[in-house]
Amino acid sequence: MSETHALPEIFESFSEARRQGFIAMKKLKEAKLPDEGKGVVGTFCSYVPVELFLAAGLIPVGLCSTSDETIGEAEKVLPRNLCPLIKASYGFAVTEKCPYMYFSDLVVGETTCDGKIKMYELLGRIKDVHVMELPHSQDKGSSRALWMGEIKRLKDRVEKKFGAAITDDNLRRAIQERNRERALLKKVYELSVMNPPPLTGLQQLQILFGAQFKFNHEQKVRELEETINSITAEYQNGKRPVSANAKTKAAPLPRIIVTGCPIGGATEKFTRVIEESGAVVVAYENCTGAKQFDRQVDESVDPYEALCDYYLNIGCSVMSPNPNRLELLGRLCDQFKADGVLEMVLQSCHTYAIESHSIGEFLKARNIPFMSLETDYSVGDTEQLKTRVAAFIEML
Ligand code: BJ8
Repeated sequence: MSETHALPEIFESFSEARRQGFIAMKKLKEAKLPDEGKGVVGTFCSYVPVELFLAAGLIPVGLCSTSDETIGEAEKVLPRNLCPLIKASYGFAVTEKCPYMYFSDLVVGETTCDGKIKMYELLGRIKDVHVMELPHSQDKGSSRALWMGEIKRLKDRVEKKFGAAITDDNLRRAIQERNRERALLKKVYELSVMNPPPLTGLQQLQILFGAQFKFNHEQKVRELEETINSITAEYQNGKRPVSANAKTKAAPLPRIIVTGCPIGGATEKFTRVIEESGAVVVAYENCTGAKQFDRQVDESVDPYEALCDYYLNIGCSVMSPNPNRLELLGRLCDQFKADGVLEMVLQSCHTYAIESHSIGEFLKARNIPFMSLETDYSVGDTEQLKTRVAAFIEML
């Protein structure tokens, strides 16, 4: 993209990024230039310190686990009442329908939840899998020591597998690179602090989700900067793309924060339902949003210490207790002046489902309406979601 691109084209570029990325990755893998990264490492979770892969000259990629396309195939092996994210991850591997999985020389998993742990066992029959032992609490010295050991074990595995040395200097550079991307993605979602917001929640999600499939760092940075500048310029010129409900013409729209399991791909339906029901999603606390981009890895200390602290402190429901999720959610509610919070829990995700209760209590104490909804990757429950979300928004 150059300076002259219009907003629809920019949004399109991000929503197409996943598909376009297949071709880009194939080219990178086949590149003969000595400084091109050729090894690919596939990941599933925000806890995996991707800076290690970047420092080794490898390409990290989030694996396809956001569509129901291969769930039928996965259910030949896995139980039906399992989280769709886990079934889809496995399904794409066995069917070889995800080019990113296909191109991955190494898949790095983590012991976040029981379903994933057991699925990785089966995945190990098809792919080279390395599983990181994730502690489930953040406040104990033993947890930190375990996680530090796991980061070092991953470094050793990567160096051995790819014959690449991960130097401290390269690691520091990778941390800076990733921090720059995080800061820009945070700037993107913070645009919606403006009231009314300058982009819909769906457009925001498409940028946040799509950016991970752009593999050239400098180009990605340029495109994100251009995106932020273009959105800001249009707003300053008086454009208000989400100033009123398209159907009822009612304004201003209730401002919703989405929390819960990772969102994107098939679960874009959650955002669509909210926005078609007369509200606007201003922020995502989920892994596709603030959970990943809110904080920075400390560049002033030893890189391994910095990575250990940054990743261990991600506020996911697999941690017990999980104060960091509450802290972030509370801060987002204040910053974005949220009228309500909607949680998306994937079918059979016990940790998020159980934590809903504490999230509800936390928001009730702040007088912020909250509702949690369970869904999967099918479209079968869309009408039911619409009914419940419409009733919630009506009451705001
Ligand atoms: S850091 S949110 S990406 S674990 S697979 S726990 S939905 S039952 S994905 Fe996640 Fe990492 Fe946390 Fe983010 Fe539940 Fe499904 Fe398990 Fe899941």
